[in-house]
Amino acid sequence: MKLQLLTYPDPRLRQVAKPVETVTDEIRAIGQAMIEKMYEENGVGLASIQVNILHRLFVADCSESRTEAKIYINPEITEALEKYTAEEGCLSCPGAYAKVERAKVVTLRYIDEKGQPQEIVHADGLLAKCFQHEIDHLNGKLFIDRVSPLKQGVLKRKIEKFIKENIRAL
Ligand code: K1U
Ligand code: ZN
Repeated sequence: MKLQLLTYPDPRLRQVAKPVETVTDEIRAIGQAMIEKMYEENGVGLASIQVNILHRLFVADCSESRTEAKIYINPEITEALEKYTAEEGCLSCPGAYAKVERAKVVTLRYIDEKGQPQEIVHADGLLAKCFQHEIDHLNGKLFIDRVSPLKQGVLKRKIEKFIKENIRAL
């Protein structure tokens, strides 16, 4: 399955993903293809909306070994504790980085690739940031929406410049 990474300002990044009713072989194949795409793009996460798939799932691997990728289906944050601000980037917004306020610790409920309900209690650090970032994508939201309008303007110009320069370089 060949997946294409959508980049800002593609309006398809604003779509809202629809809950998965049954975990089928097709959903598992989509998850596997997304894991391959995430590694190819050097990301720690990737949401379905970023590759124009409307099923509600994301993949993530925040391990140092890069061998612990998982598929998170119908993910939901059920608890969010403390706020903090840390730098973020996004595969769909290349060349742009900004400090974003997020919860420091989150609990995530999701369905795994076998169709079993799972819970990760009190995730923190990169994993917590990643979960919140990917769920935003599933709701059509980008990290640049979470900064001031002034900073947003700067980031949008940086993304457009980065894309223009990288297309020219090909
Ligand atoms: O969804 C995406 O665009 C992928 C994005 C997810 C993300 C996770 C955590 C914070 C912000 C964004 C990325 O993978 S960006 C790459 C990245 O943040 C990273 C890569 C290697 C080590 C640490 C972070
Ligand atoms: Zn992103």
